Amino acid sequence: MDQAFEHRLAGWDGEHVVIRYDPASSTWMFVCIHSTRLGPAGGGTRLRVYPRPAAALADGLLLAKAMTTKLAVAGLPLGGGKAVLAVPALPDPVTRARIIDRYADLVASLRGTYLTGPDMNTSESDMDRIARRCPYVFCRSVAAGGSGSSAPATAVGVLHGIRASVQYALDAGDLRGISVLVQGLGGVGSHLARLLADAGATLLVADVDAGRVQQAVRALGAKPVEPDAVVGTACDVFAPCAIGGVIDLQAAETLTCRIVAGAANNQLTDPRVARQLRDRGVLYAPDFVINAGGALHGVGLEKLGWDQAELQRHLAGIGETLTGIYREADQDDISTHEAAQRLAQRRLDAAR
Ligand code: NAD
Ligand code: PPY
Repeated sequence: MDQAFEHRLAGWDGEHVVIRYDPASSTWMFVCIHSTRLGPAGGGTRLRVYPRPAAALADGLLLAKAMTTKLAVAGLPLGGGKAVLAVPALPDPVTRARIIDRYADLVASLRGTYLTGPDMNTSESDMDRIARRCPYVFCRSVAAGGSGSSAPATAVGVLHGIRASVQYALDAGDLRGISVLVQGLGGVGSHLARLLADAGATLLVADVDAGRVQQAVRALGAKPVEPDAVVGTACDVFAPCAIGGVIDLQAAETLTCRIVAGAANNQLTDPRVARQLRDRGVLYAPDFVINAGGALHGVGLEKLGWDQAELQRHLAGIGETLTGIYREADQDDISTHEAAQRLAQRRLDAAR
């Protein structure tokens, strides 16, 4: 194991990491179990190309920690985990099937300590394949008896979060005439864009996939923004729905929006960025709070026996939770990230 692995693991406060290497596909698999205090660790499986295995491990460790906080704030009876499959290139279908089978055996060997679901570059069909060898999986396709894609529910939760943020920061009771820049028009972002357009928001969109941008321009009347111009574009709400790490200290100085509220995991490169956003008067909806809709969908429908109405009530609760976090942050002059962490910590401490 190289030194970078040791360095990453030594600085992590989670419970354990299971590592497997599949020589046939040159794939590193990391299952990061950050906490099982509230229940078995839950979190999706990310498949990605990384510059080196240590970068994949670092991503998994950070994402798993965020899942502990996300699931605690969402009030779900699960701890936090995440799995990363670090591939040398995005695999063809045959290689993908092999990787997924090896990975399913790894998850099965953990005997329910870790429950998985989809994340970046994995989908319902991968979950269906995992389920052939292992029962610890959420969001199989509806045809296979699962709850299907979590992306629409995540988008609904983000919409509730945007409404609550707009009410709090701009004192606006609806979204008519509010400009929202959606970065990333994938499963979540495309659905969110449609919901925003229906609510009367002025829509701006950016994606590295020009076809997706054109589709939103044609179907929703959205205004296109170049992917590298996102941070400098004036808008009321910036909704990151593509990748993590989009707001560093420099971007936080440049942003001209009033609110950051989107689905992407780990949007800030560093918790200090949250403080800087506060100091600049930008209201930040902590990502692990506003994007909990996917977890509520999978866990609520498949583990807790919720029906659609119950799920919708919990998705609306994301807006209420955010309002409480904003009030606490203002009251104690702390960042919204810190206020959300406090809420999670209170729930974790209560379960001790
Ligand atoms: P996706 O892969 O379906 O879509 C991502 C989109 O972002 C794609 O259209 C891609 O072309 C675009 N993109 C990539 N890099 C970009 C860049 N630099 N600039 C602009 N666009 C870029 O993913 P998704 O399921 O829609 O999820 C979006 C984000 O939300 C991810 O960060 C994911 O981890 C997070 N998230 C998703 C869920 C869920 O239920 N799907 C739940 C919680 C969090
Ligand atoms: C996420 O919200 O990032 C997830 O990974 C969702 C999730 C939650 C619990 C189990 C599997 C996936």
